[in-house]
Amino acid sequence: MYRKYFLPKIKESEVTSKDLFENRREWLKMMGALGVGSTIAPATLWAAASRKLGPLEKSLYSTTEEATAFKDVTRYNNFYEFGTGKEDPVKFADSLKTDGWKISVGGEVAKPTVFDMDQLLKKFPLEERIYRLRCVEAWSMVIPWVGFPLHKLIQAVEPTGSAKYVEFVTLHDPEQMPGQRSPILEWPYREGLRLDEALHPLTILSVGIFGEVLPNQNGAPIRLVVPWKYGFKSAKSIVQINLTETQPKTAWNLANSREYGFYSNVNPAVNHPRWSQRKERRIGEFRKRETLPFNGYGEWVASLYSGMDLEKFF
Ligand SMILES: Nc1nc2c(c(=O)[nH]1)N[C@H]1C(S)=C(S)[C@@H](COP(=O)(O)O)O[C@H]1N2
Ligand SMILES: [Mo]
Repeated sequence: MYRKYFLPKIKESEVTSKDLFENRREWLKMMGALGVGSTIAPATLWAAASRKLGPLEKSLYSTTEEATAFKDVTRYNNFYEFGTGKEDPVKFADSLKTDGWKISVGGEVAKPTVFDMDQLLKKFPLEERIYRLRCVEAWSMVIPWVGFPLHKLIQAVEPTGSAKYVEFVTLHDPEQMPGQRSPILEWPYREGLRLDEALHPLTILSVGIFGEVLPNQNGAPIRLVVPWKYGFKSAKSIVQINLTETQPKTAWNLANSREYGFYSNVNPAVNHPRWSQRKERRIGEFRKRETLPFNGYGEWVASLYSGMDLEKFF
C-alpha cells in the first residue's frame, strides 16, 4: 500500500552520541547479567518503572547527523502547559503524573480502543529514529527518538471510509499543568494531520529519547513526532487521538491563523510574518544553517503535497 522509503544504511557508531552508545552497551551488559534474552517485552520494563527502553529495532530512517547534547534536548523545550520560557518545562514539568496513563483512540474507527502504556508497548515494537526537529522559531535539534510508527496504531483501530484527518489532544489538567490556568492558548493543546500524513512511515509516536523513557518536559509518556513539519505539530503528553471527517482545529492556528497554518511544513520559502524561515540555528552551534524544504525529508514526503500551492496551504 505504501511506497517503500529507504534511507542509506549507516553504522551505529556514526549516528549515535557517545552517551547513547555507552548506554546501550550497559543495557546489553545488564540484560546478560539477568540472563534475559532479546525477546523481553518492553512493557515489563515500563511497568517496572525502569527508565531504559529496549531492545530497540534499528531504523533505516535515521539521519547521520550528530545528536544534539542530551542536556540541551531536555533543558531547552517548548511546552506551554509549564510556562512560555524555554527553561520552564525542565523546572516545572515534575507536577505531571504519568502513572497509569491512558490514551484513547476513537472517532471514525471500527474499533475505538483505550490503551494503557503497557498494552501499547506490547503491541508495537519500539525503534530508534534519529530525526531533526525544526522549531518555527528558527532553531533546530537532532534527537534520537524511541517510538513506533503511528500507522500501526491507526490500522489497529480500523479507520472507517469517512476518516480523512487525525486529531491529537494533550492532557487537560490545570492542577498538573499550571500553564493551563492562563489563556495563552485554547486548552487543551490540539494538533492535527491529514490521514495520509498520519499514515506516512516517517510519522511516529514517541515514548523515549536517548534510549530512555521521555522526560516529562519532552512530552511524557507519549508524544507525536512529525519530522518534516515545524515542531509545534508534534503534540506532547497525548491522551486522545481521534480520526475525523473534517479538518481538526489546532492550538496554534486558533491562536493566530495568519502566523500558523494547518500544514506547517518546514518551508524556507515561506516566511513567518515576523521573521525569515531561510535559516536556523542548531542548538549547541553558533553558525546558522540553511533550512531545507520539508526539513530535509522532501524526498520522502514532497509527493504528499503535489499540486498544492504551499504558499497558500502553509
Ligand atoms: N502539548 C504541547 N505540545 C507541544 C508544545 C506545547 O507547548 N504543548 N510545543 C510544541 C513546540 S512549539 C515544539 S518546537 C516542540 C518541542 O519539543 P521538545 O521540547 O521535546 O524538543 O513541542 C511541541 N509540542
Ligand atoms: Mo516550536
